[in-house]
Amino acid sequence: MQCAGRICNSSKEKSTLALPILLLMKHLFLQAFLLLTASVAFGQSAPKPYGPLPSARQLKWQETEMYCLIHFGVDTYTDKEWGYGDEDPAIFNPTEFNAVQIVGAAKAGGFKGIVVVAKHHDGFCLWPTKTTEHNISKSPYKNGKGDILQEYRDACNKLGMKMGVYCSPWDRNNALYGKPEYVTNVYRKQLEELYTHYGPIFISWFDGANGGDGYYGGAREVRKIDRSTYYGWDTTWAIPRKLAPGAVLFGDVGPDVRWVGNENGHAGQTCWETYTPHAPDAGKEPGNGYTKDYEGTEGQRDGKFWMPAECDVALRPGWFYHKSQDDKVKSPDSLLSLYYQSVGRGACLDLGLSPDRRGLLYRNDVYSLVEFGNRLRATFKVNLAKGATLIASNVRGGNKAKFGPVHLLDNDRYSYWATDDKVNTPQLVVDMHRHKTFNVIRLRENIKLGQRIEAVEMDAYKNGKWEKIAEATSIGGNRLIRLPDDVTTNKVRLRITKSPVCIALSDFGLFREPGKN
Ligand code: FUL
Repeated sequence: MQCAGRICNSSKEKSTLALPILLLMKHLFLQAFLLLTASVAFGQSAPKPYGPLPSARQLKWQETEMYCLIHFGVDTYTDKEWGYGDEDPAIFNPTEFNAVQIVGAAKAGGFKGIVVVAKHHDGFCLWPTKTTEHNISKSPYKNGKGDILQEYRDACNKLGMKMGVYCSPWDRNNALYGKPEYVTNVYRKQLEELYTHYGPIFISWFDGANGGDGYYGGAREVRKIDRSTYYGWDTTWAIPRKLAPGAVLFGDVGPDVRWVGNENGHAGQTCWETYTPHAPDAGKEPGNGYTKDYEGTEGQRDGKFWMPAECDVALRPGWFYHKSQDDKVKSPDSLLSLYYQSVGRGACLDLGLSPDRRGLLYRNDVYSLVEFGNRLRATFKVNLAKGATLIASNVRGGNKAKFGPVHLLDNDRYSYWATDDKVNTPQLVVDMHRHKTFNVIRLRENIKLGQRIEAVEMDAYKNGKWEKIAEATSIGGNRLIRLPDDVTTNKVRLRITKSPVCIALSDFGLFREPGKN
C-alpha cells in the first residue's frame, strides 16, 4: 500500500517514520557528547603562551635571584678603578687570599653564586692563560703557581655556589687590541680557556666598556673600535653556547640577560622581562656598550626578546677595594631596599664585592652581607597565606585540581592558577580565618607561559569593607610589594586589573619583615 502524502497510519509506516527521528536523536546526542568532551578537554588544556618565552637556562638564572660580582686584581694594589694596562704583575701579591671566606660571606648573605672578574680592562689575567704574558704566573702570588679562578671554583664546589665569569673584552694591555687578531687569537681564546677549565659556568658576563686610551703593548695611545661589529658577537657568543651550554649570556644586548641601564642596583617600578635593544644612532646595529641603555631599566612591553634585567651595584662606592671606602660599605638596610628594587621587580641582583689587599673581604663588608642575609631569611621564612581558603572568581574549565588557586601556595614556581580564555581580570579572595600581620606581598607568574599580567591591585578587609592597600605593574617571574606599614587583617583580595590574555599566576605570598613599625 502506498502512503498518500505525509499522513500514514499503518504500523509499518509508523516505524519507517520513527527511524529518521531516532537517527536524528542519535546524531544530536553524538553532537552534544562531542561538544561536552571538547569543552572538558578544552578545560584541561593549558592557556596558550603569550609573547616571547624564557629558555631553560633563563629560567634557571631567574631562580638564582642574587649573586656577587667579584673585582680583585692589579687595581686593588694601585687604588684605581680602571688600570691603564701598564701595571707590573709583581704588584699582585695577596698574602691571605681565601676564596672560601669570600664565597662563604656571599652565601651567608643569601647569594647563590659569584661572577669572577677573571680579567678587567687592565688586561691582567687571574688565571695562568696561554694567551698573554700579562697574567698571574708572572706575579709573586704562590711563586707564580697561583690560579685564582681555580681557587674560586673549588670554593664554589665546596659551598654549593654557582660560578660565572667576566672577561673584559676591552684590554688596555694588549698590543693587538683594536686589530681583528686580538678578537680571534686573544679574547676568544681566553673565553675558551675559561669555559673549558672552570665550569660549570652559570653566567657569562660581557661588559660594555670598550676602547679608549691605554698602554697597548707600549703604544700608549687611544684606540677606537666599532662597537657594533668589532667583537663579532654572534661568533663570540657561539663559544659559551658550545662550551658552557647552561650559561646565560649577559650584556647590553643580552642576548639572554640585559643590563638594567644603571649601576645603582635598581630596575624600573614597571619592569618588563621583554626587550629590544636599540643602537643610539639610527640605522646602526646595537652592540655591548652601544645601546640606548636607559631603555634597559623598564624594558618594553612589546620587546621582541625574552631578556630580563640584571641589576649590578657595588657594595662599596667603587667596584675595587679602596681603603678610603672602608666606612662607606652599604648597610644591611640599603641592601634590603636594593633587593626589593631589583629581585622584587623581576630582575636579578648582582652585588659587587671587593676583596682587600690581603685577599679577604673586610669585616664591614662581611657584617653587611651576613646581616642582610639574616633579615631576608627572617622575612621569607613563613608565608602567612599558607593554610588560607582561596576563592577565585574563575578557574579554567572549572578544573580546580589542575588550574585552581591551590597552586599559588605550593613551592613550585611553575604550577599555577589559570582562568578561562577571555577571563583576563579575575579576583581572588584569600581568607586566612584569623587576623595576621604582614608588610610584604609576593606574586609570581608561571613565566613558562610568558609575562601576561600588566597590573594588579590588593585590598584588605577592614571594618567590614575592602580597603585598597597596594598596586603593582608587570608581574612576571617575581613581584614583591613592600608596604610602608604593617597590615593586619583576616582577609585580602587580589584583583588582576589588566592583562591582555587569561592569567597564569603561580605564587601568592604574604610575609612580615621584622623590625618595621
Ligand atoms: C663596568 C666596568 O667599566 C666597571 O669597571 C665594572 O667592572 C662594572 C661592573 O662594569 O662597565
